[in-house]
Amino acid sequence: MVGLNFNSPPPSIDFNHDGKVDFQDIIYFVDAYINFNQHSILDPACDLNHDGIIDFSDVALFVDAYIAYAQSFATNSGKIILSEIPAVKSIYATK
Ligand SMILES: [Ca+2]
Ligand SMILES: [Ca+2]
Repeated sequence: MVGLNFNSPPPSIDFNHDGKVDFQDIIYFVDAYINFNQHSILDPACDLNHDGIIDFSDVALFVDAYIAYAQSFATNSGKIILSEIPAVKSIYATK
């Protein structure tokens, strides 16, 4: 299992460097995961624990980082307003 270290910031998952984490970054990560597991092509940006492979440990880190990012949109009461999270906003926008 992946150990959570709350003292270190979550790994950067803004893979396309546009200043936000949204559906584009999720697609980027999934592409990298598939490329590695089917074609052995390693995208170091997506090897979040720097062990030379992209596997479920990196998926877990990605999800952790995404949740940490989502929580940065939480209100003062700790509630997360889903529609304010960019990834969710972009899904609404395509409808
Ligand atoms: Ca991004
Ligand atoms: Ca890895």
